[in-house]
Amino acid sequence: MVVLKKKVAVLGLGLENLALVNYLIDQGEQVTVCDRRSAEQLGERFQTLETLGVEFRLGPTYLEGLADFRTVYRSPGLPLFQPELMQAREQGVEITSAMRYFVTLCPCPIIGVTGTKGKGTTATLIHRMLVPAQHRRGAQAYLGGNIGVAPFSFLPSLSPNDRVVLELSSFQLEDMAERVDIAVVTNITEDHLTAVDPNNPNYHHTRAEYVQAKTNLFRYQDRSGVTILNNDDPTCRALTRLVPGKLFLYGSQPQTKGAWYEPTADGTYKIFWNPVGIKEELIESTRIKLRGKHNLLNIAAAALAAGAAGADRDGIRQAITEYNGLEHRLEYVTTIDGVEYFDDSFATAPEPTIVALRAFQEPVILIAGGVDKGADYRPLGEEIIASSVKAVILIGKMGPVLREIITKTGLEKGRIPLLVDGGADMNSIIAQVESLTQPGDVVLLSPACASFDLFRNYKERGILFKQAVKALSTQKEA
Ligand code: UMA
Repeated sequence: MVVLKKKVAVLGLGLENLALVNYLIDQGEQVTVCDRRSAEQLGERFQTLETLGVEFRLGPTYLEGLADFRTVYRSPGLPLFQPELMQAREQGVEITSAMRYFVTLCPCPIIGVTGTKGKGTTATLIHRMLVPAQHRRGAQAYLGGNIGVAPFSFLPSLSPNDRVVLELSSFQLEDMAERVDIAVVTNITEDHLTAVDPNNPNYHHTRAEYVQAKTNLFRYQDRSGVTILNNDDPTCRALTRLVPGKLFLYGSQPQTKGAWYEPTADGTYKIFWNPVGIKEELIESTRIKLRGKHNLLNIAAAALAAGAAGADRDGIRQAITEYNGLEHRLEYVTTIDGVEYFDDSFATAPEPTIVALRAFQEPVILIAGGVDKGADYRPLGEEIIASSVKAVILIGKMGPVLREIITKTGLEKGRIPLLVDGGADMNSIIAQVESLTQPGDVVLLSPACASFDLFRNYKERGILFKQAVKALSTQKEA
């Protein structure tokens, strides 16, 4: 006789699973929370859930006995290849996640956004573009996922006319087999190929696995689905043949069906689109606050997705003109004595730093370095030599490696920017900056590396940078 197991387990009590647990309790499920952290470390979360009858398996043995459960919901940071998880699957336990479960339960269309870089900005833009049209319909637009909002926190409020925009990481997609209505992939380079984040042991063994995770966003669509891919990105371009639904492309060249930007005679750009077959100007870059051509692409992608989800042209244009960007993503901080400061601390790999450098014609003082995430830094060296970088302030473990790469490439090309050791904290970094700036310069924190050698995470690195810059500004005003 088959005995149907009643209990479910939630692996990892982070933001996402905490909201899920509350939902499961409301559904009358018997929930066990398994987490490597202790009751003390989980703090208030532990106390609140314990009073609600949730059971706990905590500490080093938290993954033992998973066969007791019917279903386990895994946190994105917990590796799928964890032996206990693989064994549980072999024993017939359903392994899923809060995100997968949400996608099956969501009563309204979902717009899913992924990509190595630009997914947060694009998802946020789509959400902002949708809000006015949704309000006119008496409905709502919600934004959640990797951006930091657990979708189960708003599931109970959702109705069929609403729209949900989800920013999805490769860890949230790696086992996804559920369908989202509109899928956007901003680009696929590489990330998360080694476990560098002490709080997140998950990673992808190969680049192919990473790409596979991203494709899960659209491969389960049917013909009614919409997929929007970046035609400038070689990996995205190669994936177009896997798209089962309607395909829109965007890039720096005119597209048969999609959106693109074109340069104008005065050095600015115009974004065009033709989702219904007729070429139309969407907006000109003078009305856009975001910096860089990569952001023109993010805007093109967002407009196509929001348009497909029911946003109107005015709402789309208004969102584009008002949007200032996400914190730590090429975020303008301030201008001091004619020097502009930008915080791009979210650039934890070489590609986003390369993209950031392309946003400036001004002489740039770049702050770069930290912990390597398994990437190839030679293209960054080439970009630094080819771009308007006048000095690089080198920080962290990768400082000496970057110095060597930049020097080697510079010697070949006959130009080496000034290379300066930034020291071990933000104050010494800013002191170096101060000694180098001249009016008209740009100071760009875009480290191309993870932060864990000198800072807790990229957020702390960005916040300390902005604090130090603001302190400098106050000091100059005094
Ligand atoms: N845990 C274990 N064992 C493990 C791993 C984790 O027990 O092997 C426990 C931890 O002790 C912790 C809990 O699981 O108590 C999970 O915490 P978490 O911070 O990893 O997860 P959430 O709070 O649910 O956050 C997750 C995403 N985290 C990761 O993907 C690692 C958040 O993305 C996301 O904002 C949130 O869901 C809402 O969807 C963060 C992130 O770093 C910002 N993402 C990476 C990125 O953007 O590069 C992928």
